[in-house]
Amino acid sequence: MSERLASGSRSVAIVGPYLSGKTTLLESLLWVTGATTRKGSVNDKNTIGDSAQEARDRQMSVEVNAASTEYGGVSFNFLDCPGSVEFAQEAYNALIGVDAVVVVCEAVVDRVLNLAPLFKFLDDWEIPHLIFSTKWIAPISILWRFYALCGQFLAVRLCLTNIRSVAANR
Ligand SMILES: Nc1nc2c(ncn2[C@@H]2O[C@H](COP(=O)(O)OP(=O)(O)OP(=O)(O)O)[C@@H](O)[C@H]2O)c(=O)[nH]1
Ligand SMILES: [Mg+2]
Repeated sequence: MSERLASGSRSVAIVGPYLSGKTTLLESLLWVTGATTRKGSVNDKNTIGDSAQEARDRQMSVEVNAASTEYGGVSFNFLDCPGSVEFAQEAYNALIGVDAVVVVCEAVVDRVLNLAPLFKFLDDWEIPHLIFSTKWIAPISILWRFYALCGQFLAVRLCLTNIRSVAANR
């Protein structure tokens, strides 16, 4: 890891529950950093992450997909992991050896509770991680409960952001 850090390269895994928005987040990251000239969409079947025909047909990730970009002189290699339970082991395997993990989760209390085993795994392996919350449709009181729960799991500061605002401020 130290050699990679010295070379200005970072490896970041994107994980989280099924259909939480991981591939959409990767698409935004590639677009806002200038790696792509347009932001693809899972629904339009034109994302970088879900480029396999099977993924496009099912509108879900079916394997770990890698994509690179550069920002601030640092090269980032993202691993977009599938969220379906059938591919859980593949996703866990991708976490070993990355520099950081972004856990993508809908802002729903049940979803974050189900992530407890993943947070334990990340803590046990001392992998830096943050939560990126998507699909803000709950009332504000529910959102606060969601963030309170996130705070219990996270040793690091919670990063609050939103795909749409990032894209709009490009
Ligand atoms: N409203 C809303 N919809 C979103 C957001 N992010 C993703 N979606 C939608 O959620 C669906 C699933 O998005 P994906 O990006 O494929 O989710 P994923 O986590 O990569 O899915 P898997 O890899 O199959 O687990 C798509 O219809 C997206 O358009 C968001 O922030 N808000
Ligand atoms: Mg996906």
